[in-house]
Amino acid sequence: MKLTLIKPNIGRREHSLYVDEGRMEPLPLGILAALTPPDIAVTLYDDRMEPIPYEEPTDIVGITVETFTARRAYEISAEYRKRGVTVVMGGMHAMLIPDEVAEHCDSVIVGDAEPVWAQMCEDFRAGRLQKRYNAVQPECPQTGIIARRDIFEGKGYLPITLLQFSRGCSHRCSFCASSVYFGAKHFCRPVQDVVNEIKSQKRKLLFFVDDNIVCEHEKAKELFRALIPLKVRWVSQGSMDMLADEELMRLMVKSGCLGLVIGFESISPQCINEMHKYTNRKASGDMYAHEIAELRRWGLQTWAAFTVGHDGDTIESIRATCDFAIRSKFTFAAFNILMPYPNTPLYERLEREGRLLYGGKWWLHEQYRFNYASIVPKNMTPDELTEISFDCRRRFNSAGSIFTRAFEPHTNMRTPYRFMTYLIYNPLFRKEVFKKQGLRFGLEN
Ligand code: B12
Ligand code: SF4
Repeated sequence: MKLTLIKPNIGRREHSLYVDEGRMEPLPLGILAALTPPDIAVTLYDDRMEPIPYEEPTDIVGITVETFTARRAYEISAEYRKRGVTVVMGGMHAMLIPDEVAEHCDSVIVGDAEPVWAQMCEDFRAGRLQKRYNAVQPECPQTGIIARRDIFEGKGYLPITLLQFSRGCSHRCSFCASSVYFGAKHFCRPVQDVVNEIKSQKRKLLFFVDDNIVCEHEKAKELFRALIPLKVRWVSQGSMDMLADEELMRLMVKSGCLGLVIGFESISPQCINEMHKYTNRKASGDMYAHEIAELRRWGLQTWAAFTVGHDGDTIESIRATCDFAIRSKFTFAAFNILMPYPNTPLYERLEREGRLLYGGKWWLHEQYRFNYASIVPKNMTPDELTEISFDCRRRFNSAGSIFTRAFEPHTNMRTPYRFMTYLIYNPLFRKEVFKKQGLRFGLEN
C-alpha cells in the first residue's frame, strides 16, 4: 500500500508558477509519515517547488491544509479524486472549518493526527474509512514520536531542522487561529522526547515551531537546561513577557537561542487593547524601549511581527510602525495585514459589523490575492491598507534599510555567525516579499 503526502503551495504568480526559495521542511507531514504503519510506503510531494505527479500510482493521499493554501489543496484533491484516489485532509484550516474541508475530500481529521491517524489507516485498509475523525487533543503531544525526516531529503529545504517542544498558547489574541485550534491552552512534549529527536538527526541549527515556546516559564526552563549540553543553535517564537524572567532569559541564551519571532503587533496601546494582546499592554505605551534594550542585552536577533489594519490604525500610524522597526534595527520584521481567519474572534466581530470582503471567504475567492486586505478597515480604504502594508515591507527590506540595520553591535554584529545569518537571510526574505505579493490562490480560475 502506498500513501502520498502533499504540501500545497499558496498559488501562482500572474504568468508563471511560484517557487518558494525560502521553503522549510513541512513538519506535519514528517509526523504523519512517522505515525504511518511501517508496511505502508510513504512519498512526499511539495507543491511549492515540484510538480504533483497525479498519474503516479498511489492508494491514498494526505494533504495538509492551512487557510491560505485551502484553494490550492482543493484543486489538488479534485485531481486525485477524478482519478479515483482517496484523499484525506487535516491541518489548521480543517480544524477551523471542517465542514468546508469535508466537501473537498473523502475524510477529514479535525485536530492533531497523533490520536487517530493509525486508526484511519486501518479503516481505509478495511474499506470502512469514516468521513470525519475528531481527535481529542493529547495532553502531551507527539509522545514517543520522532518526525520522519528521510522524506524531506533532496527537496532543497533550508538547512534548518523544524521541530516542536509545545503546541498552543494560553493567550487569546483576537486574530490568532492557533488560539482557537488549541482552545487557548498550552501543551508540552516530554523534554526527553525533544532531546531524543534532536539527537536523531545531524543538524545543530533548529527551529522550534512552537506558537509560544515561553508560554509556561518553568517548563521552558526545563527544556533550556536540557538543551545546554547538546550545543545547538535555535530560533523560535515567544511572547515578550518572557523578558521579565531573568533566569528564563539566562537559560534561553545559554541553551543556544539566536533569536525569536516576537509579536510586537503594534506601537499603539489602543490597537494592543483592541486585539487583546495583554502581553504587550504596558510595553507598547513606552514604545517597547525597555524590551528592545533587554533584547539587546541578551543579544537576541529579533524577528518583529506586526499586524496592520486595526481600528486604531491610520496610514500615518502604520508608516510610523515601519519607521520604528527600522530605527530599532530589528533583524527581520513582518508587516502582516490583519487577516480574518475563519472562526477567530476577529472574524466573528468583523462579520457582525459587515466588514468582511470577498463574501467573507477570501481564501476561496478567485479575485483575492496574497497579502491583500480582505476587510474594510476603519480609517482607510482596503486598497490603501494593501498599499501601505506593502510599502512597509518594501521599505523595511530595501537595500538602504538592510545596510542600516546591519550595524547593531549587540545583535546583528554580535559574532561573525550572527552577521552572516543577517546577510544571508535579509536578501532572501526581500526577494520573497516581492515574489509573494499579489499571488493568486490556487492555479485554476
Ligand atoms: C512554522 C510556521 C510557519 C513557517 C513555515 C514552515 C514551513 N514548513 O513551511 C513560516 C515562518 C515560513 C510561516 C509562514 C506563514 N505562516 Co505560519 N506558522 C507556522 C507555525 C508556527 C507552525 C506550523 C507547524 O509546523 N506546526 C507543527 C505541526 C506538527 O503542527 P500542525 O501543522 O498543526 O499539524 C498537526 C495537525 O494540524 C494535523 N495535521 C496537519 N496536517 C495534516 C494533514 C493530514 C492529512 C492530517 C490527517 C492531519 C494533519 O496533524 C499534525 C500533527 O499533529 C504555525 C502555528 C501552528 N500552531 O501551526 C503558523 C501558522 C500555520 N502560520 C500562519 C500564517 C498566517 C502564516 C503566513 C501566511 C504569515 C504571513 N502573513 O506571511 C505565512 C505563509 C506561509 C507560506 N506558505 O508562504 C497561521 C495560519 C492560520 C490559518 N488559519 O491557516 C498559523 C496557524 C499561525 C497562527 N498563529 O495563526 N509559518
Ligand atoms: S501570544 Fe501569539 S500564539 Fe499566543 S494567542 Fe497571541 S498571537 Fe497567538
